[in-house]
Amino acid sequence: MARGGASLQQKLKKLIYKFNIYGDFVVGTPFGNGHVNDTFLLTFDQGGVRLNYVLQHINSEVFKEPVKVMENIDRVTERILRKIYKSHTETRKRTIRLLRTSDNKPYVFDDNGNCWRAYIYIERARAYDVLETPEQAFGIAKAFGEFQQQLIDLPGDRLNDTIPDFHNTPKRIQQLEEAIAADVTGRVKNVQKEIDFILSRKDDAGELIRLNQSGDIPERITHNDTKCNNILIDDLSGEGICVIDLDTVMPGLSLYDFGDMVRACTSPAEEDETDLDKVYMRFDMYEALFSGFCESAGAFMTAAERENLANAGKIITLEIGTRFLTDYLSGDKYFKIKRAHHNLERCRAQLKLVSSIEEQMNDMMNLLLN
Ligand code: GN1
Ligand code: MG
Repeated sequence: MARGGASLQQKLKKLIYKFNIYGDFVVGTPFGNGHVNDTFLLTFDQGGVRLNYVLQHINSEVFKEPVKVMENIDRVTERILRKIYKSHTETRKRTIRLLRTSDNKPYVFDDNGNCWRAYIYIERARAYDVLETPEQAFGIAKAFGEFQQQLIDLPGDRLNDTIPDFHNTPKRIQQLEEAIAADVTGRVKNVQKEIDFILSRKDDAGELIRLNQSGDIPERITHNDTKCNNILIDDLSGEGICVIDLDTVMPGLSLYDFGDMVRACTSPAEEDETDLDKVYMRFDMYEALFSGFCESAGAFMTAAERENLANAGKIITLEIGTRFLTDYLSGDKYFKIKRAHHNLERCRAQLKLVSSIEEQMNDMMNLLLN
């Protein structure tokens, strides 16, 4: 029996057949490295051919209104699909294709009120947790820039805010301060160094929000979770061919996406590396992200956005470090953990990366002059 046992297999089978799907269910296995949702890869036999689908449970503690999440994803993926079709070129470029139910909904609720969605698995491509080459970084930044470009003229109403204030860094710091004051786990005494590090950068943390409020930086449709493993890289060409994990696609700042790429793509170590000597920003990877993003997003980026590319990396890395620490102090309720101090380890790695970014800020700013 596959991982998870007979009852899990029955549950997955029952759920997936609520979507319009042909063929015989073979097996489902846990899939991917997400910190929030539960993801499964499901194999079907369709006339002797094996086909794979992804089935995902949307975490409703994190996404309080999953139907609104699905409305956004439905609109965004339809739009991207049209743009891919319109380009009239032979391409491996893809978008997530949601499966639909018999009443044409892209999601189902199970007996416990949990929301599930399913989509076609993209073959011959994979997601990387750590990047190896500047070419990969270039491709990822170019693809996330294209994603913003594809959605720049999305018709209709403003997208739903699936998590309000998701990248409001000052609010994230305020939540940390609340967690420190509550100290429900008694852990505050052990993390004073990390707290001081974050609070001493409180003013810098508000820069992107200030630029938006003053009208210098516009709201756009952004992905908001641009980790390198949220892009599928084509096995053959090495090109970024499909942006995935669209739960947080909503109105945001272009720089949130660039900033999170700097956080997730420039270090040679994993997000939770405990040997902090291994965590630092590789400048050649930053340069590649910068060039890749300018290649696509350069078409619409304003001067103020461009000038803040370097700053965004620092702010978003600080923000995610802050969120990991807040969750650690609050009893690890938000991010899935694999060991006792996992969120603290993740926090420390982010803060080390912030220091490394700060040390290289002048070089990053110099790139803007060319
Ligand atoms: C979460 O689910 P996942 O792993 O793609 C989080 C992101 C963080 C990221 C850190 C909805 O993303 O904001 O940057 O972990 N997603 C949500 O790895 O909070
Ligand atoms: Mg995610």
